[in-house]
Amino acid sequence: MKILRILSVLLISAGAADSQVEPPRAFGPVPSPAQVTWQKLEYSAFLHFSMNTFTDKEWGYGDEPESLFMPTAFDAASMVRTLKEAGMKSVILTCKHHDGFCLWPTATTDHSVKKSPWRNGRGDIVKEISDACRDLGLGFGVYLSPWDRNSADYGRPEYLDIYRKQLSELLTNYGPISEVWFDGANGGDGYYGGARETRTIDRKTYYQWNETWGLVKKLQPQAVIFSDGGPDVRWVGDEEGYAGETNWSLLRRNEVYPGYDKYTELISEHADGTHWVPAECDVSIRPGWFYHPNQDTLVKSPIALYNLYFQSVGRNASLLLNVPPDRRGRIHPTDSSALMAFKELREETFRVNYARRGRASATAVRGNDPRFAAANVNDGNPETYWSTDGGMTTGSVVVELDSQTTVGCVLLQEYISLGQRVGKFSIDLWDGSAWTEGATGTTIGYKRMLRFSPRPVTKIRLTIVQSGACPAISTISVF
Ligand code: FUL
Repeated sequence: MKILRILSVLLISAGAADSQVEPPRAFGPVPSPAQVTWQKLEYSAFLHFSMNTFTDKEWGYGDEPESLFMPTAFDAASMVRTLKEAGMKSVILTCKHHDGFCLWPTATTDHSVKKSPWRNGRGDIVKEISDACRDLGLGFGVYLSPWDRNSADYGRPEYLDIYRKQLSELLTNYGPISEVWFDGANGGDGYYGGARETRTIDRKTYYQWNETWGLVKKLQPQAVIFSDGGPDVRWVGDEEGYAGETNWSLLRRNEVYPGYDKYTELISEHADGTHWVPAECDVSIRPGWFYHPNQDTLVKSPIALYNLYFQSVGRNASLLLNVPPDRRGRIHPTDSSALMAFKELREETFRVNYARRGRASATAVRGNDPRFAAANVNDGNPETYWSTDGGMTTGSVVVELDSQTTVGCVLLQEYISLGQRVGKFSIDLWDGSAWTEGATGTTIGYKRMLRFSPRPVTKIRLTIVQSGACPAISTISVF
């Protein structure tokens, strides 16, 4: 009895000692729950489909007759099914592009599907796509071009009311919205209700963005807002689909606005950013954003898409791949074949994570507490992480594989709820007798994937060379 009592006192005091080790404190800006949810989507579809699909243009002038909008076999469910099979997690639709044509029967203008012959003017593309997304479990996001080359009021304060009414319709009548996409291409020449002139606006002040973003937060609080400068998700600063090898999810947000002219900064972002604003890489599977028959032979190859995946998702960003529906209102077969072959390449690469069966050890563990042990990096649980004592900003984790295995890719993740911390790291590989360098890098963030020439190894070592605070690494996977 006495021994049992002593044992239980020991156990209780051991527990008390454990609980004295506090988890690391957050470092710098941290993501909101909506941003964490968004980050996990990783790979989504952009659908550029509108008047331009039928006029063979990229930017319509705004004077296109509604009668031209006539998809011959529009099928939202089949398109969304294809995108889901391709592994995409949400869909963003160009509800209105710069030419002002609205894909839903808005009350704000006649320049919409309701004046088109499609479904005798009773159709609603936004409804059909959003319903299909909901039925198939994909997120649905809206693109509403701020620039409107059709509207007579564009450039005047009155247009802001129209724009916000359109946004309200989209955010009220189509169920939950995952993302609202604000384009930075703004102002220039256009039809403008027949004026046919050039209208320039002050990109910084004209739209009064804070008020518009407030409307989004009021009507769809869970939606993330995308623009050149966030506030929730930022443009990556190029339309080729790649993020910088150094990519901070941090932004001096108050300096950046849609149409920001120093946009190349966005590729890597501000290491000293004041807000958490992760990057989204938008890129088209074809040269143009809209469907053009003469680009049927120019669809990106599966291997090109695979490389882009490593340059976007593999560099702490998301991939928003544009797959423009054709004139039928379907995904072109060449595009869907490329999507499926790209998916197979990913599946082949990521089929077996050899680290899962490995044993992890670290140079140091925070408070010697199992809650922060090295074993957290390969337990398959993104909510647990390895960490060190406060102030200890370097250190290594070694994952010993259960047998010698040929590997060529390492995937790393930081526990981003505590902020983005790591600024420099290296990966070394043990070939049985010596360490050789596999890869080196700067930022990790939500996800970092590194490829190197495949070789047989028994151990993989991650060394944190520089970090703003003690590291919090949730994942080391090996493929
Ligand atoms: C740009 C637009 O001008 C293009 O047409 C396209 O929509 C792209 C995603 O954004 O700013």
